[in-house]
Amino acid sequence: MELIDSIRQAVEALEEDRAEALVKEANEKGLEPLAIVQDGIVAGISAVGKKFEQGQYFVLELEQGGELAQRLVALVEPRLSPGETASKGTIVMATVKGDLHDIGKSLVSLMLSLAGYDVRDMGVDQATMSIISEAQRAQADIIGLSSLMLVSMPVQMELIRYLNDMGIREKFKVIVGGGPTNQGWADHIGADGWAPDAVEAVELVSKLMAKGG
Ligand code: B1M
Repeated sequence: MELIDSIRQAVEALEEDRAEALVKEANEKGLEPLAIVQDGIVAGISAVGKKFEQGQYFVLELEQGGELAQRLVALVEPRLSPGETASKGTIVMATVKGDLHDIGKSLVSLMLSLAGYDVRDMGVDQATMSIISEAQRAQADIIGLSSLMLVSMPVQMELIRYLNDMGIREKFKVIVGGGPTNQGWADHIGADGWAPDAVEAVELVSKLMAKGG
């Protein structure tokens, strides 16, 4: 676990070469890949966010941290074991309009793919109607919306309102997540579920699919 903590510290300190070397070492030593991601990389980037909040880091460092985290996750990705090959359901995932935060949403998409779902990850800054059109086109079971900022959260609510207005709300389950969201918010906007992280997102999707998609 010392190695994983060193990864967290190297990411927090934005020591790119050291962080990469440590992740490679953790891979070589066969450490649990999910622990490397969650307790090392994700914990490190969360600490970068804290430093930004406290005025110790600026946007440049935020960007550097984001890019570093993505590179590090990519190093671990091949070791996360793939789930069943037959698709258990289709999920359209996106970070909502106005929000450029990609890492958490991509991690959720990755974990869902590994769990055997067909995930259509639309990327970031996606307009509400584009997401709905993609869900219709893909005949998705679930729409997953990520939002990392207070100012972009209302777009999650907007999408559910659009589905209601279009008379197609019952066609899709909608799940939401991202830093400032919580179960209360999900209930408030009429979402079908909320998850705090990628692992619980997989559990949530599995429960919703068991209920009938
Ligand atoms: Co920005 N940023 N950022 N940022 N950034 C935050 C989110 C912030 C909390 C930092 C802070 O102040 N402490 C703050 C938001 C404040 C708020 O509104 N509450 C913030 C800000 C203010 C900004 C800018 C406005 C800064 C500026 O320019 N002045 C700007 C906005 C740009 C925009 O979006 N329009 C901005 C920009 C950026 C970068 C582009 C530089 C970069 C992103 C790079 C990238 O994604 N490619 C960045 C980063 C890296 C962060 C922090 C440091 C890290 C985010 C992250 O990747 N975390 C972040 C601070 C923090 O989160 N502590 C911060 C790791 C990731 C694995 O976790 O994304 O939470 P997370 O995802 C988790 C869960 O939330 C959950 O599972 C994931 C995996 O476990 N989850 C879901 C996420 N989506 C889900 C969906 C689900 C279920 C679960 O179902 C559908």
